Amino acid sequence: MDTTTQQTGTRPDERPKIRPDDFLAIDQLLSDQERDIRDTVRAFVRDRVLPHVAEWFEQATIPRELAGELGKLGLFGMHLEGYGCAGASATEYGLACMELEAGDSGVRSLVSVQGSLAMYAIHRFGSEEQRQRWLPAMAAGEAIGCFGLTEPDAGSDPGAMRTHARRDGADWILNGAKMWITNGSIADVAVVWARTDGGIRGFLVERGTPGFTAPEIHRKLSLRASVTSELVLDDVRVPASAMLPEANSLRGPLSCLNEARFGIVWGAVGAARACFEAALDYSKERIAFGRPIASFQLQQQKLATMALEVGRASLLALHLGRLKDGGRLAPEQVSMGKLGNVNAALEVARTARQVLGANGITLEYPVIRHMNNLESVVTYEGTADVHALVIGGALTGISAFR
Ligand code: TGC
Ligand code: FAD
Repeated sequence: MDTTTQQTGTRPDERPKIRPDDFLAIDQLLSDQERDIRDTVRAFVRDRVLPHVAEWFEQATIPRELAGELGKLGLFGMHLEGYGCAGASATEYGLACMELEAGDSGVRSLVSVQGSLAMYAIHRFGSEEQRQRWLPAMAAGEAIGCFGLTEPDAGSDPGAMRTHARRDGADWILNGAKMWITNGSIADVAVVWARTDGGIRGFLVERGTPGFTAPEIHRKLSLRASVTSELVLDDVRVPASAMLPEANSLRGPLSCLNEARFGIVWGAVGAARACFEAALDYSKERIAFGRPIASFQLQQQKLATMALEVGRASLLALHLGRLKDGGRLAPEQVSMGKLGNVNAALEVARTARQVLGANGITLEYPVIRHMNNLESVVTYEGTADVHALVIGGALTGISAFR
C-alpha cells in the first residue's frame, strides 16, 4: 500500500494521489499532535497486540501486564485532567480508541471501561479522597476498575435494576447481581450502581470485600480477548465513604456511558479499517480464474463500498470529536455516531469476510475476529435499537421507551 505519495497542498496542474488507507485524505484534518498520538498507539498495537491477539482470542484471555503498558502510554483516563491522567483532548482520545480497536475490540474495551466508565465515574462523581485513592493507580494501570450497571434482567432498561443498598448505621449493605461486566474478575475496584431510598447511587466495592464475588463468564464467541464477568453482591458491607457523593439518579451512570460510547464511535472505525485493509491486500494476492480476484468487478464494488464506509465513519467520528472538544456534543449525537459507525463496521467486516473466502473464517486473518467482536460492540453500550430510539426521540420529541 502506498503511504508516501499523498500530497497536502496541490498545484492546479497536479492530481492528488489516492491513498487506499486514507482515501478521503482525512489525515490532513488532524493536527501534528493528533497524528503523533495516533501513530504512537498504532505502533504499540502493531508491536504489542497484533502478533499475539489471535492467540489471546483463541485462548479467551488478555494478559494482565498489558494494563501496565497501556498505563505507561497514558491511555487510561486519557481525556481526564489531573490525578496522573494525560489530559488529552476528546479527539486525541478517540484516535487512540480507533487504533486500539484496529487491534482488537477487547483491547479498546479494556481501555474504555477503565477510563471512560470506572475512572470517569470516580473523577466526575467521587469525593476528593476517592479520586486520590484510585485515579493515579488506575491511570498507571496498577489498579483495574469495572463498571456494573447491567443486570441479568435489566440491560437496555437499567432503570429496572434490582440491586439495592440500604443503610446500616454508618455503613451500606449491598445485595444483587450485575451481569456482563467487562474486567469484572480482574478488577481491584468495582463501580456498582444500586437503588437506594435516595435514588440510584454508585458504590466503590473493592476486590476481597466479604460477600462480593466476580465469576468470569465463559464460552463467549465474541470479545474473547476481554474478561467478562458476573458481579454477585451478597450482603456486602461497605463504609459510607464508598458511596460516590455526587450521583443520585440514573443520570449518573448514563452520563458515564456517553464517554464510553464516544470511544466506540472511533473504535468501530479502527475495526472496519483493519477488515477493509485485510480484504484489499488479500484481493490483490488471491488468484482465481487466472487473475487476482481484485480484478473482478464484483470484488472491486465490495472494496469501493468498504472504503466509502470507512471514510464516512472516520469523518463522522472526527466531527463528533471536534464537537466534543468544543463542549457542544449532545448525547443524542453520540447515539447517532455509535449506531452509524458500529453498523458500518459490521457491514464492512461481513463483506471483508466474504472477500477472503474460506480464509475469512480462520484466526490466521483478523477479519472474523473483528466481525465476531462487533456483535458485542453493537449490543453493549446501548443496542442499535436503543440508539435508534434515542435518535427517534430527539427527532420527534416523543419517547418510544415509556
Ligand atoms: P431517561 O428517563 O431517559 O433518563 C433518566 C435520566 O438520565 C438522563 N439521561 C442522560 N444523561 C446523560 N447522558 C445520557 N446519555 C442520558 N440519557 C438519559 C435523563 O435526562 C434523565 O435525567 P433526569 O435528571 O431528568 O432524571 O431514562 P430511561 O430509563 O427512559 O432510559 C433511557 C435509555 C433507554 C436511553 C437508557 O436507559 C439507556 O441508555 N439504555 C441503554 C443501557 C446501556 O447502554 N447500558 C450500557 C452498560 S455499560 C456497557 O455496556 C459497557 S460495555 C464495555 C465497553 O464499553 O467496552
Ligand atoms: P436486552 O435489554 O434484554 O435487549 C434484548 C433485545 O431487545 C435487544 O435486541 C434490544 O435492542 C431489544 N430491546 C430492548 N428494549 C427495546 C425497546 N424499548 N424497543 C425495541 N427493542 C428493544 N454492562 C455493564 O454494565 N458493564 C460492562 O462492563 C458491560 N460489558 C459488556 C461486555 C460484553 C462483551 C457484553 C456483550 C455486554 C456488556 N455489558 C456491560 C452489557 C450491555 O450493556 C448489555 O448487554 C446491553 O445494554 C443490552 O442489554 P441486554 O443484553 O440485557 O439486552
